Amino acid sequence: MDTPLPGYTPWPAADTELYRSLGYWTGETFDDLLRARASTTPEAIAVVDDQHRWSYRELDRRVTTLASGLAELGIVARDRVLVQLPNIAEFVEVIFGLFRLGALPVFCLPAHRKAELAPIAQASGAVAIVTAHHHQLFDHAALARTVRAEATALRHVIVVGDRDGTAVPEDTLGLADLRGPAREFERVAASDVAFLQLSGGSTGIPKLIPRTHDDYLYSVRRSAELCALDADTVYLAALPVAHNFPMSSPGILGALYAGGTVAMSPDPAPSTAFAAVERFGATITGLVPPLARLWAERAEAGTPHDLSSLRVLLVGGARCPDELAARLGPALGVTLQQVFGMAEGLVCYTRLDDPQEIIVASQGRPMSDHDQIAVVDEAGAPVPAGTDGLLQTKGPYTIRGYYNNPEANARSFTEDGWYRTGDVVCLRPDGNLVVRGRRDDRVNRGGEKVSAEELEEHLLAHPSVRDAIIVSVPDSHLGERTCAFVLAADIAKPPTLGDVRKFVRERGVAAWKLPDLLEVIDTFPETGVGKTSRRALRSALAQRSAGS
Ligand code: OOB
Repeated sequence: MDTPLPGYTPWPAADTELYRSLGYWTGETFDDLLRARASTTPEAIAVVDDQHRWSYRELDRRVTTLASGLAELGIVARDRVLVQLPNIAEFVEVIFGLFRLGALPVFCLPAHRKAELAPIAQASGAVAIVTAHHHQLFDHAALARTVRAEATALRHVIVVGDRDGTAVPEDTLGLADLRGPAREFERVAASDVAFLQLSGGSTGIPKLIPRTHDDYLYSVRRSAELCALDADTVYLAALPVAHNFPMSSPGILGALYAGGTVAMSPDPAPSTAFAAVERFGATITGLVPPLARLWAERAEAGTPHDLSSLRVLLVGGARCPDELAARLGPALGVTLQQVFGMAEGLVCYTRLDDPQEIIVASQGRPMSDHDQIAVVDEAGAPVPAGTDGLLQTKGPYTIRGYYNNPEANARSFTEDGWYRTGDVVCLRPDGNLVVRGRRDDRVNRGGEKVSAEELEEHLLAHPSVRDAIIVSVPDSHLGERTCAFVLAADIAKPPTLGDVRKFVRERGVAAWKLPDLLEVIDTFPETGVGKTSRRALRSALAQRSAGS
């Protein structure tokens, strides 16, 4: 199709020209990629998990069958489809099935519940949802049916059946049953949006991130190069695979790009993932810092599992303390690569051959020569070299706008197209960045982001809560945790942490967003500058909790 997807902000024509002429945007689509691998190395193993071991030929065959089945349901190019799947081989089958059809996966996390999925379904206009039947004792098929009842356009609930063969619920469709007459699919343009990713922490209308084949494949290709992937790579997906980090930094897509293998670990805890490393011969994986610490502790204590296949460990999603970074290589017998990235685009890596000091004490540098970064003050003016400031960026794989969300775009992008990351960083003279924290009210709970505003809205609905402010408090395990400062509606009957957690959970909110701590106080502190903005209150409370 020649016209861009409505609601998508393309790069300006001059940039498009530049990125094409540089060979960054190649015109290849994700479907082209799979077809190419299936034709050049059909026997190589593309995906493995506890139950499946699919060659590129087998994956390609399944993708055609699935795409035909989806087409049979009336799903067409550019339709949006929510994908909420755990780390199983079918994840790869489903997203490439959608790519073949030209339909857009919308990447949801298994931890999402109704409070997240219903607004995502509505904002994306999704026509279908693909989900697991049960996962970790939770009935995802039931959740998907509740979401369908609320989302105007959502017609189909497609369920990956349980591994014990239990029948899928009546008014849903089993993934394995989807097939249709073989057909030719019209090739989509590489400049088209390939999928929608989610931004961490949003209120109201979710911030959906449109990524094109051209821009995302460039980031995958460059990541694969910088992480030295090749056909012998076995990438272990330990973090939830729908997240941008295990998806593309270099992630499962990097492994497929390199003609290697994607190995799925059902969860990232050492007890499960070490067995998966051994069984699949994983060579590389990615972890958030708290998990990396658990892996190091377990390995140092001695593990019966053979981890010797593992050569590279990427750590990112939240700040990796220098002390931990120094420990990971020796503990796990790997080269550490720090990665500082965001679903909106920019990804920075330390390089495999960097001196140890850079690997340990920085979050790396942008992966593209054409990533532009600026470190600015509140007014947008550059800060003096070597001082902390706010990071802004633009470049060949950083979006120019969220999907269909002018209000968020006005806040998050400058008029000339720079993305305001919200991260406070220091740019070192050697070009590497050190991440100091964030300016806004997002708590980074070991890589899982919590919007203070979003959680406050849930707390305010509690009958015993008159007002609530969420701040982050330092935590030795997660980096940060959420603390709710609350004014009680009736001081004689203050709410407890248990009450509010239960209340928020019952509103259908993902478990990682429940407050970790609760402090009932009489009044919010004076901010001293005559300002009563929530931001000022948050920083006053954060200072208070840091001092206590
Ligand atoms: C990754 O993506 P998102 O979209 O979930 O979160 C992005 C935010 C960044 O703006 C920053 O605040 C934080 O997560 N972050 C880090 C970090 N990596 C991400 N903060 C400190 N140090 C790091 N190394 O989290 C993501 C996407 C692609 C690759 C890696 C992470």
